Amino acid sequence: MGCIKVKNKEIKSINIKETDIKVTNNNLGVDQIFFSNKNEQIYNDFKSINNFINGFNYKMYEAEHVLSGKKRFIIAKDDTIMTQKEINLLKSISHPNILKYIECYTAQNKRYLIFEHFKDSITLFDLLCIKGPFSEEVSLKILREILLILSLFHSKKLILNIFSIGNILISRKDMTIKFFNLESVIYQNKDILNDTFFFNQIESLIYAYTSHDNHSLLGCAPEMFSSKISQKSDIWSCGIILYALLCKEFPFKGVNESDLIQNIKQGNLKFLQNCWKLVSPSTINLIEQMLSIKEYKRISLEIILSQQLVEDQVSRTTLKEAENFLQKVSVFVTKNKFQRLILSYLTHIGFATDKQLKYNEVFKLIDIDRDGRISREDAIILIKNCLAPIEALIQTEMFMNLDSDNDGFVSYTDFLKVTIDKKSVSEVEITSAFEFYNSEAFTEYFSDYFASMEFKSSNDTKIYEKITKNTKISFTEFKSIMNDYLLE
Ligand SMILES: [Ca+2]
Ligand SMILES: [Ca+2]
Repeated sequence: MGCIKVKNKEIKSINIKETDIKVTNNNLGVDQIFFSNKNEQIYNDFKSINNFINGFNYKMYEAEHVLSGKKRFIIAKDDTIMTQKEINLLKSISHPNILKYIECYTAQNKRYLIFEHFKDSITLFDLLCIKGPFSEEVSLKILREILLILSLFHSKKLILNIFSIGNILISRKDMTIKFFNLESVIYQNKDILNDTFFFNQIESLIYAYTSHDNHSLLGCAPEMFSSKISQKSDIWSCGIILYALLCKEFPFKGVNESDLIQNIKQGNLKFLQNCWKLVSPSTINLIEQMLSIKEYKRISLEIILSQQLVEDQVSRTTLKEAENFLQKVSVFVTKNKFQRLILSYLTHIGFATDKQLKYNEVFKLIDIDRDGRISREDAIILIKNCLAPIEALIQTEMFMNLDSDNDGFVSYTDFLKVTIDKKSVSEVEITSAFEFYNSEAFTEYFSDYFASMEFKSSNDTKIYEKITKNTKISFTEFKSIMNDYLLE
């Protein structure tokens, strides 16, 4: 019994079904073009490359992007179907709490995934080792952010599957978090139970636990060792994380991997350490409900989120910012497709300036059902509070115009485009956008796109004619078109 089932299985080759790869809907928005894949040496485009994290199946570096002067994270992985699957997922998902994916380089059987940089961050595991255990307030705050990510994934019928505090970055400044390394995310479908891919993951985790001192196995739910997995398995992992944050120890341990798996399956939960004396009974009760061995008894995500673990801090400033934001929306939607496209590009490469980040709270405020994307229903609740009924209706329609891939939701990326203003864009970024405008990808992809453009002013008509006739506009013209928008 000590030895788990998967150990006896003959797993020789990875056999991934089409469904694993197509984790997203096919209705790709215009933004997809930005996620380029380059076949060049990464050293040409990046400098000061420093090792940041040595993961079990990846290496993470900190580097400077030569062209834009921006810092980036680079994650190097083997060029496998799993890595391709992760890239597809990253392209389709955007959230304030997920490290933003930018582009990819392929060289010598390796993939180098380029991400936004996350200032002053460290893995949650490392921070726990240095500063843990955390107070109840801080732990619940971190848990809440993790649950918001779960909510986004679960609403897309995805299971985070294997995740640990080693795959979460946390800011030392304000304790916000960002997930990375989403290789193990799987699509919840009927076939999941017989998925070789899933068994392979567990198998490699067991290997990693003993040979690489990797902690991911500690977060696996008991049913995962009996060939089962569901969204409730993610709740278990969250329970393990909450326990660890509060007491700097994992609830289930073992002298070796089979002992550990046995202990997880028995689920004998204890709160003996002194630190638990400082934790409220309701939080201990929550951990017990999250770490219930039987899946059907385990508390659901909806119930945890409805319990208001941490008071929703809707400050006056946030409301004021929300009103500000709605004004920006009405300006944004009157701009022509060309300007909007360039703004989308700028969002893509210059993600997360401090000025933009203050709007993260506004995003969370509008996303009432907390699934990480804004639906018409979400938007209308906030807008109704800010405006008179008829105006609110118009403004809601305007707001939904931000949905670039027409899937009925305004994503975090769509949201951020609106927040760019002149002060957050540098000369270097405008230059880099101009280079993008002059690239082959732009010409190839956007000629049809611009054919459907409607122009209002005579200035716009001139650009339209130039672009559709493939006559390039000059940098000065380009700059004046963008300045025109950015001034407002
Ligand atoms: Ca929502
Ligand atoms: Ca959308």
